[in-house]
Amino acid sequence: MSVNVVGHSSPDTDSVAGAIAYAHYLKSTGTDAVACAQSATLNPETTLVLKKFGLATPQVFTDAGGKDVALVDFSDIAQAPANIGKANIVAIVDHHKIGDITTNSPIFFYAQPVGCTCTVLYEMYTTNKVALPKNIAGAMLAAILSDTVNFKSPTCTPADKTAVAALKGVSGVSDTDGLFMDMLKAKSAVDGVPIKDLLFRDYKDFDMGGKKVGIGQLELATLDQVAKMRNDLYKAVAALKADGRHTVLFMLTDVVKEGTDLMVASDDPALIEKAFKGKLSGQSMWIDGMMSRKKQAVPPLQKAFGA
Ligand SMILES: [Mn+2]
Repeated sequence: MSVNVVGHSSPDTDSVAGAIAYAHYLKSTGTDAVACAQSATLNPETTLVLKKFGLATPQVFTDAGGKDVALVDFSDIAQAPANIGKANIVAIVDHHKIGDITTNSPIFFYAQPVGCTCTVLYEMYTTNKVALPKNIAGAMLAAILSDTVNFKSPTCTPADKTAVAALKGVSGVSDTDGLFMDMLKAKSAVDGVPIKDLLFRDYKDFDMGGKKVGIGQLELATLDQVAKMRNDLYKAVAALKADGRHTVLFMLTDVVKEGTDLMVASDDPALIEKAFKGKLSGQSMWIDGMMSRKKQAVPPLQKAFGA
């Protein structure tokens, strides 16, 4: 039985490139593996990256029951395929806080506090002298640029920059700024996209002190892109909150201005204001410098929720 290598739900470029890179690594080191994703529909940025580097879309994988599974880019049950509790998890490679997935046997578990899972995988390839194909190197490079917002995110570390410098050579990509702008344009295209797809483009549910909290993020070249659809976006956020959640936050991140307009639907808006030391004006508040859900949205919220 081959190992199904899969990233988190609502897959992003790191989850997909990471699954491809780790599946190839496993195969190269003697373990049969197949790259998977939890959705047949990938976001526009990831679609562009796969096309640019000539990589196949990973196999759709939504039920882990009874399967051999390796996880990349997450270790939270809330972000896993169905029946993860009945799966045989053989490995986890990640760069997030350790989640709530547990195993019955010892496994390969490797996490580093760096900006991207593909940075961790790059280090594994290098340390173990596993040959890295040109096209996979390109996708890993794209994933690091995406997760670190072209090195601007506070999650970015020297290890991410080192990996990009090396992956440029392997992939033959010389203009990483150009690649990042192409990805940003694909990612931030909103015209004609259904509101619900925008909300779920990069969305995760979390358990915070027993409360279900959803956080979506939409990275934009400018907030003007969503000016005309703010009311519809908020309606979708409020409807998602009404569906069994204490809070839903939607981060409208202006990548160029380096800040986030945070849309809030919550049973306790004052708690959210306190968490981010902000003041809601209507349904949202501007938080200067906020670029990262993982590093700048989740930790203050966990603290506020006492999680
Ligand atoms: Mn990641």
